[in-house]
Amino acid sequence: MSRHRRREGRGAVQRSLTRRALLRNAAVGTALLAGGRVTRSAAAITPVTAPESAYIPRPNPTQYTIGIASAPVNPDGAQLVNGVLLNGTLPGPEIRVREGDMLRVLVDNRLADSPTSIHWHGLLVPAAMDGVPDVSNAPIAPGRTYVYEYPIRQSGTYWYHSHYDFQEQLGCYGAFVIEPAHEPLVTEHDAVILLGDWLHRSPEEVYKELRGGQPMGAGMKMGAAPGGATPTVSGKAMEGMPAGGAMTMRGTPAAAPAAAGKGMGAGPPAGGGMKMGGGADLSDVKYDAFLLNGRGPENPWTLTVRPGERVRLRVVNGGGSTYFRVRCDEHPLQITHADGLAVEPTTVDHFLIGMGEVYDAVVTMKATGSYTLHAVAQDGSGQALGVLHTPDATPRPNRAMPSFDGRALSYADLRAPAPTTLPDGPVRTFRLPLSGDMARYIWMIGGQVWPNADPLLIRQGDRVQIEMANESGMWHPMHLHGHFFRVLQGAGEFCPLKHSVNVPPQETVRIEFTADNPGSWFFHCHNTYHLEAGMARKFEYIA
Ligand SMILES: [Cu+2]
Repeated sequence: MSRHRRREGRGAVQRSLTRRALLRNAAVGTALLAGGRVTRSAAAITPVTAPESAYIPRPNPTQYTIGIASAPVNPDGAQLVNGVLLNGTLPGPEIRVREGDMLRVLVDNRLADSPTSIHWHGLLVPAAMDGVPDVSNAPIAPGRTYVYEYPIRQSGTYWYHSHYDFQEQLGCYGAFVIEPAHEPLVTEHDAVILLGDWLHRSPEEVYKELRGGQPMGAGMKMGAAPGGATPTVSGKAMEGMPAGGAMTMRGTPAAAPAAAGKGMGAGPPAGGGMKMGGGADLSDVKYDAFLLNGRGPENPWTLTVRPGERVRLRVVNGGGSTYFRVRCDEHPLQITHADGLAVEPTTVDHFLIGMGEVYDAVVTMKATGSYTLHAVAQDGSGQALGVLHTPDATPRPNRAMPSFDGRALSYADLRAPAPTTLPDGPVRTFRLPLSGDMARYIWMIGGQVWPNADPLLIRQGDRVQIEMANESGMWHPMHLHGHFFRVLQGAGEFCPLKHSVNVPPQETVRIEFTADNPGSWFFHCHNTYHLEAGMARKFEYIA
């Protein structure tokens, strides 16, 4: 794959986004939180957590108040569906702040009968602000407000979403943009492109079908299930052992394409040896619509742009379980940022984006006319659309499926603008195969099923290396909370920093990060259904 790199716009981006800067800022963040107490015990596996978030009012923070409530919504114009919305909109309000701000968000749970919790995806927040129930925070009970407050010590495109049950799939997500102290990338237009997938039926129902009519067993949810519910042999599948007392061995026709019937440690699922389109299983879920900024393709989002003007598209995949291929008719895409952080600009014709991933892509309007931005579901089952058009042209969405010839973005094209090599530290290596048991619809990391999984223990200052061998037939967008990691894909000291990385079927991906943000941090597949079916682990800092 050829690489088109340009040298423009490096200075300030490079300066503000180096690993060193992140680390320096991390120290500031930690200092700001030092009001609480960290208790420490001699026991080797005592978790070190960030102090509890004692609420201390501070003057003039940037403040948002966000109410979460159930409401009927009809984004694709086909059917009213009950969503879980932020301030009544789909997507939720865009949070836009400046690097260096102190941000305060009051999240008000107005759901009648469900807790909630908000996660700030890609943000280097203190652990007590990370919003993962039972990992970093207690969930917010109905009728209660939680005050998230933290310093903004990075810049770029991010997003936020509920981390509770299937609320994200029901529309509980929004964009989060951080303007840097000094912006080297000046464009005439700046637009968030938030992608999503949409169901007319409840995701709980979909999940139940995936499990073959077997709802999430109480034994799995409650932890400490009887009868060998916790597989402890890392890297081994469970050899057909039921995962919990409540679970039974049942064939699952709904999951047929990759059905292996047995634990998958012994080999790939049927067809899993092939990549991309061969036998790979690109989707578990049949969606009713794909959304771009909360709109279906019948009534697409539009933007007016003059010829010659540049548009910075901040593309976020907020889908529950859809990979998208993104391209713009007749316009190349100049990728400037990956997961919020600057990369050496590289120009492609299209790119694949996994759930939780983010790319900033600059489009230069070439001439008068109407040009369609396509986000096509990887399995080809549909697309979300946006339209860029000049003032004299009527926006005319092109609903034909685009071809994906030309140059695709590859991780090998991503190069950080400055070295990202980690400081020296004790190396701690985790080999975590990604596997699934399609017959029972259970997904595993390192052979273990969340929440019946051992914490991955690390110490502050460790160089944590993770090798993920995907033994399954599906793609897994793996997301780490609270840290950026280097994706080790051949760029040497310029390996890019990301917070979410795709692991294609039957491939192995290696990442590494410095343990510099104490607490408990979720590490999981960002496919909502895989996560619900156990595909998560927790990194825990120990003394
Ligand atoms: Cu997955």
